[in-house]
Amino acid sequence: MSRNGISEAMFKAAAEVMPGGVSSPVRAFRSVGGTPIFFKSASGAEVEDVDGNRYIDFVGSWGPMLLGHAHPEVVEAVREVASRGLSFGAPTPLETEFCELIIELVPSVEMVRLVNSGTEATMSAIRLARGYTGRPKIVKFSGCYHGHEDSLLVQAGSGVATLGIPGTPGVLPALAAETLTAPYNDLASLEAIFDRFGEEIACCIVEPVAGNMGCILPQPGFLERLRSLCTGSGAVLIFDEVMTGFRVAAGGAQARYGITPDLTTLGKVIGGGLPVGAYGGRREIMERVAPVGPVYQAGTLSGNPLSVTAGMTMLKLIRGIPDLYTRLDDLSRQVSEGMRDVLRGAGVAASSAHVGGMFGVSFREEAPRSYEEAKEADVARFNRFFHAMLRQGVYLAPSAFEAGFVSYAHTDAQVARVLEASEAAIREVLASGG
Ligand code: KE4
Repeated sequence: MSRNGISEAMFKAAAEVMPGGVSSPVRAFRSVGGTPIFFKSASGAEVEDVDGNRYIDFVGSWGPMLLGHAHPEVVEAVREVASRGLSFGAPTPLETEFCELIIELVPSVEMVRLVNSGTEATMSAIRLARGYTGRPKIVKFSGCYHGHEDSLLVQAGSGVATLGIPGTPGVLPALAAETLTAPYNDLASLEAIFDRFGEEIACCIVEPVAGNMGCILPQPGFLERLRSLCTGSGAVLIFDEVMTGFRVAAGGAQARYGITPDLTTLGKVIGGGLPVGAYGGRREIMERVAPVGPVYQAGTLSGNPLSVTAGMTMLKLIRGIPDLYTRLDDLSRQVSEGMRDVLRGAGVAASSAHVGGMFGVSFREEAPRSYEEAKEADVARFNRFFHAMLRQGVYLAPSAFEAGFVSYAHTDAQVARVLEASEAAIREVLASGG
């Protein structure tokens, strides 16, 4: 049987009962081809699949595993709180303590609402911005992903400063038309949008470091100008820190880059692997949220004791590790620049980007600054490299348009192993004509 025989059999069964055999599209390997790997267990920086193969993991459940899989203190805290009841649908002191901790760590956040996913967080933040300003339009950036909320599943119109069009069937053209899209890092396009629609813009939502088109850093001045344009037009600036929150700095990208948004969305790390999201920001805006304000938003399992306990344990651990972000910065630099240098050494066009615990390697000579540039990369070669790395025991994100994630559990020995694997993998790819 092949090294993934059991995964292959399980995928066939899964595809009978779930669309694409998965609970979320990117897991289906449609971007990289082949059969997705079914996981059996994980610990620290490693995962094991159902065929018994082990991998050094750079996905970490798409971001939550900042301290490594199955962190013993997180697992024990969840086990203990679960024994006292799984959910009450009523206030608990845990939520208050958790929100106080988020407010302590993210200074721009004065008040928080807990939800159950990053999508719920961004969906709610946009509704709140529209309710607070009374304005219809939102601004986003091509290649940035903020969850599957209708207003955000929108493609750019025919040109910049034109009305959006649905990015997927099911999104109403009339709603899509209220979303304006600019290329990431493109200040001229942004200025054109604000010049034309300024007074109609409720909010601008941005990934302060883009992690859904590879890893793309904000160019100097980009976030600063975004802040000043929103301030000048009365639009709400939303930093979507679902991925960057607690990953690039304890206070998120906003702390790292010194920009104060009006609202922040969070997820992933703050749940430690359990379902959670949050949105928060200026008290004046947050007090428009029901039941104290008129903007409705609700959730049966919001503030769930298990998710909150996992998240609170994560944040307390993060707060207690003085070298966490220097270590994460060093790991992501070693992995991304090491992999880039291996590829370049083999004569392959490659570039890299990293910040905090996230990184990207692009099969493109220059590091992309936008989605339009990211799409110029040699994706077919990345896909062959991805599978060659799997055979070497390294699990990269199964798409050229995702970021990679390191954890405090990754070791220097594992990094050295990954760079050896990269050498072998790119040799295999080139030897087979790719
Ligand atoms: P969720 O609804 O998946 O919890 O969060 C949506 C979301 C919001 N904002 C940002 C910046 C995000 O990256 C995400 C979700 N990220 C993807 C990975 N690129 C989740 C993986 C998936 O869709 O399965």
